[in-house]
Amino acid sequence: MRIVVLAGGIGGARFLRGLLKAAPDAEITVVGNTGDDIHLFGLKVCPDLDTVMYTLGGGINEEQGWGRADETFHVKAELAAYGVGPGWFGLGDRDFATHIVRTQMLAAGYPLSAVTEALCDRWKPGVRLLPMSDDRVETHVAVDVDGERKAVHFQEYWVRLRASVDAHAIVPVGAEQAKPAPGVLEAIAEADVVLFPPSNPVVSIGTILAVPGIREAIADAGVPVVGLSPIVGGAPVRGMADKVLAAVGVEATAAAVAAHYGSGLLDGWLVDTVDAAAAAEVEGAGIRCRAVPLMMTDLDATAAMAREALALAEEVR
Ligand code: GDP
Ligand code: FO1
Ligand code: CA
Repeated sequence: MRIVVLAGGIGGARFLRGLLKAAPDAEITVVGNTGDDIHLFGLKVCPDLDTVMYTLGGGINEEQGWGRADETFHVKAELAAYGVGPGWFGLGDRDFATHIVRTQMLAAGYPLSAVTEALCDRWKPGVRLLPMSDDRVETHVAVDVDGERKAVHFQEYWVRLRASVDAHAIVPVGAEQAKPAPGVLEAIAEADVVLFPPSNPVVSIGTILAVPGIREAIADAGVPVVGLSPIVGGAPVRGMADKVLAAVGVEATAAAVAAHYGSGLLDGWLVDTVDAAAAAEVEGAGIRCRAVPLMMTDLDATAAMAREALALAEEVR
């Protein structure tokens, strides 16, 4: 079976671990969000691609969910000693090596998709990891600072400001001009099922869908598209999905996120058992809905979620 998964960082990566256990023989292509990417110290950092790669490759900091295990921060401290920032973004020494290799290869002319493949040669994530695009896309967030509206990079909004101020708009800068990376449209066209893991619907999956051609390819593939809600009990399990959903005028509920994707895109939607009452509303919107446990507390629970998603896909096929 060929499965395509649109993934952000932690939510996507953890779900993929469960999917690999639930469907060990499947050929899984992951289309990763690159809207979170940021250039720091002359290096290109791709947080969501790296989170997927490290998580599936066994190099992730498990407690944190991002960055490397057994990390040290000597380079960061040395940069700070030179007065070189930003100090608010924690790049570790082991992680730095990834960004150096990536930046060096990009400077030599390799596209991000080829660079990602080369990095995965080391990590062997067990999936084919494709960036959504080889073109630069950067998510910016409109916020008010001292009474003035300005746009900040998504990482500045999330990591420096800790999403403590209201987001007024989310703009995936460059997305309109971006082309899907080589292999993305082909993988979607050849897929047997497309899954939306419990990733952020706005700044992860929403950004991937903003690359012209990807949404259309999914809708045209004629295969089941099934998603899992990242919103449980009216709040994100972690992160700032409630803030960025508010910015696009969507309520932070499992049903509202399903409606936001829409029945034109989504065939099936899993909500957590605490949101069982929302199932009728989702079904009323023309999307098949089941309430099952959706907390990725361990690998078995996550694999069970993946099995439920694949079962729902068969039901709507
Ligand atoms: P990010 O790029 O690191 O923010 O990760 P993603 O975009 O892939 O996923 C973030 C989303 O995952 C957040 O909105 C969380 O609510 C959701 N999430 C994290 N852990 C869980 C979980 O155990 N269950 C569910 N249903 N959602 C989760
Ligand atoms: N998240 C933080 O909250 N603080 C950090 O200092 C930080 C550094 C960082 C470095 C590399 C990387 O791949 C991810 C990092 N993240 C950090 C996580 C990152 O902001 C998130 O994964 C997202 O992009 C949120 O969706
Ligand atoms: Ca992310």
